[in-house]
Amino acid sequence: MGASVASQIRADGGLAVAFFGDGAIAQGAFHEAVNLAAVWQLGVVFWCENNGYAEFSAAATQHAATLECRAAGYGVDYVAVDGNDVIATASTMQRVAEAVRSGQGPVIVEASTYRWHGHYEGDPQRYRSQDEVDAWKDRDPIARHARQLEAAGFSAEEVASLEAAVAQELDQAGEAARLLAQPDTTTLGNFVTRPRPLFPEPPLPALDAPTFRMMDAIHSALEMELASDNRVFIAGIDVAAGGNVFGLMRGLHDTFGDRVRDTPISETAIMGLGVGAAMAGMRPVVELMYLDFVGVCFDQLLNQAAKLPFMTGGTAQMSLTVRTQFGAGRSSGSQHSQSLEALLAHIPGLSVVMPSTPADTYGLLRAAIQDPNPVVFIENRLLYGMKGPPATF
Ligand SMILES: Cc1ncc(C[n+]2csc(CCOP(=O)(O)OP(=O)(O)O)c2C)c(N)n1
Ligand SMILES: [Mg+2]
Repeated sequence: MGASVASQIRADGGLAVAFFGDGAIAQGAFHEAVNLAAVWQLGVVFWCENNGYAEFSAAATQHAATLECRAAGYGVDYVAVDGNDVIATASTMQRVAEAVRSGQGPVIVEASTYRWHGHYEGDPQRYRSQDEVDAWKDRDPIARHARQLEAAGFSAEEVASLEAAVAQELDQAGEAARLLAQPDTTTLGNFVTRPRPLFPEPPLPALDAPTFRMMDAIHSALEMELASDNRVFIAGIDVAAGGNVFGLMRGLHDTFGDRVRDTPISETAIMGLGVGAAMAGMRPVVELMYLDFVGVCFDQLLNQAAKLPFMTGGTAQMSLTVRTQFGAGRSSGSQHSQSLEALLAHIPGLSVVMPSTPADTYGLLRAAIQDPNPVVFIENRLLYGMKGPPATF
């Protein structure tokens, strides 16, 4: 979904496709992503491979409403296809991709299929009968496609030699993988963090330099990065028209338009769009209104932003900045006053920054946005009015 945000901002006509199983439909992240895609009319296809089971549980026991009903609930178009029919599946994707590319907004596709194997190697599969598995084997998409090819005029020999060539390619790839040495333990830290650009320490400002407030430092740093790099954009709750709940971003939406965007109250989608857009090469600056709300989107930080560069062997870009604030007092309750930075600082792959002066805030926020790593930038709201000399960075 985040990749389609990147495409929408770049206006490059790109299409994003999210593949997921029937089990994922019960996840909050699915609902937040579909809702945001509908609100922003993103160019994304949500492609559900419904194979009837989520691990051991039959789909029929997991969902009170069909995916079609759920799509209607979000105002999103829904298309069903026989996922065991190769030609129907390909032509559905072609048709849907054209429609989405033409700007009609997101579509949910449900491809019905089956998995013959268990959920994992050695799964005893007590949750279904052999008769059921055998019945589905008659609908094997490869055998069906072979019949379709023969009906279209290909000879049985041509189809058999195609199947043999594919089988050989797969066997060779499997064998090549088996022959590879175990990874060296010294590579364990590779791609956990990327080298970051070094900025020379700026000279100390003159004693009589004019002072500015911490909140002005944040505004100026965001403004400078938005102006100097069109990969930078801002998303969060009430950051655009409202200019952020503390007024830190007033005027940025007027200057930068769609690159400063209001989201629904949907922190998993906010972090998720940041992760996806960063993977697509953007430099998102997403706002978590209060650090306390990290609980509702922790997976996106812990398992996605922090892990994907490592998990993809350095392929996934992750120049993501998460801005948030903390502090106690001023009538804030205990769900709006916590210092949770230590939780985040224990996660390999995340960088956590807490500036304490206006000059540090300006320099570190600009450096965070330019950093190729995911950075959580935590401001102390009790210091927003603090005055100090400017930085020269
Ligand atoms: C957040 C989370 N909860 C639970 C699991 C364990 N788990 C892995 S796959 C899976 C089933 C997912 O269902 P589906 O997407 O339909 O995949 P299928 O079983 O068909 O392969 C579960 C429960 C997980 N990986 N992540
Ligand atoms: Mg499934």
